[in-house]
Amino acid sequence: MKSQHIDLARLGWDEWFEEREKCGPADTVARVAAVDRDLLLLMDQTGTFRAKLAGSYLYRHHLSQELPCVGDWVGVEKQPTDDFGLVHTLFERRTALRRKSAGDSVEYQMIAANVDYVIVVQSCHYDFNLKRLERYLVMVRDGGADPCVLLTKTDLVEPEVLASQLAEIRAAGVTAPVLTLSNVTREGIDDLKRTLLPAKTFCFVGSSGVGKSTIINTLLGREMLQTKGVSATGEGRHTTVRRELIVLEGGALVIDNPGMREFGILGAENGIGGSFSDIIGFASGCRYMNCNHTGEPGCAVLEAVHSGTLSQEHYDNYIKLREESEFSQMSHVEKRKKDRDFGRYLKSAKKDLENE
Ligand SMILES: Nc1nc2c(ncn2[C@@H]2O[C@H](COP(=O)(O)OP(=O)(O)OP(=O)(O)O)[C@@H](O)[C@H]2O)c(=O)[nH]1
Ligand SMILES: [Mg+2]
Ligand SMILES: [Zn+2]
Repeated sequence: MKSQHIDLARLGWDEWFEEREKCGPADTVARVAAVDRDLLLLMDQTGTFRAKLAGSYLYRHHLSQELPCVGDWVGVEKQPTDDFGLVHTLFERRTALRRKSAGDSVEYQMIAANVDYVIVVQSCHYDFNLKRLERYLVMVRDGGADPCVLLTKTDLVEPEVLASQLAEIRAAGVTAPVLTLSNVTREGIDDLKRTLLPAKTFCFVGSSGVGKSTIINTLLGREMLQTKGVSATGEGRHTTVRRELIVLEGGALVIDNPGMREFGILGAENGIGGSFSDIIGFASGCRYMNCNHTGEPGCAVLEAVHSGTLSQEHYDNYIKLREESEFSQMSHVEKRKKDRDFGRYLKSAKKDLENE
């Protein structure tokens, strides 16, 4: 490893990336900590700084998966006097957590890159769902990362309920490690801490309200991330709206995520599913930042529908897509896996015939 890269190791840089690194002469290596449209927050051995994508890069790359996402390694040009670094290159990804964009396009929605472990979080209170868990696990393996299952809010269920959920997971043949914890009693927090190895990247995914941000705050020992109460039904409301790479005191790198359903909306916001940009425009006028546009007071989107500025049909499509988006992309991954399995079956069946 080049001497100037040794300090990057604590951010996850290693020989694998070193061998594939392709920086220009004026560039240095940095990791993407957050993305906000065309603005990037980068991390390197000197700390965090802001950067923009070079125009030449944008000119040559159009698919959303070709743009840097949280966890990516990039080559960036930064003079000490510059306010912004300029990103010229995106390095090859070792793993990718991604979803197929709606329709038959070749585009992917990137969730995170170069993640070592994806922690699939479900609450054992109302949220537990084995089929959904399996869909997450397929998505994780498809992107090359290792999965880990985490059941939260164990303080809210009887021990028998938790035991039967664990048995259900095992009976389904899930081989990934399974952890349980309560952010209230703190039971299980130490087990999770032991899992979070330094210089490895962990991405938390799962429905809204299961406690992802609360866990990371607990690990940080302070309220860095915004969290929110859930309704009496246990149904989540989306609180986290952006993905962010955070370095824990113990040296592990963690990425918080918005609840899965939010991805469809984020996609639209980023111009990936750009056909709803008008709705996103109205949404900025809603009273509540986390407005779902389904009946909240002061909702500017519904107001636009009622006044006729926004067509009811277009609004209905938006709501429908948003509801579907949670798992439609994952089921696409499952379908591909099924196709692969079927291909293998055909091959072996053919061999059997030849041998007869
Ligand atoms: N009883 C109980 N409540 C919890 C636990 N963990 C989190 N909560 C509560 O659940 C609510 C939602 O937690 P968040 O951390 O915001 O959930 P999230 O997964 O980050 O949600 P999004 O950001 O919307 O995806 C908050 O009110 C938390 O205080 C737990 O172990 N037990
Ligand atoms: Mg959150
Ligand atoms: Zn609204």
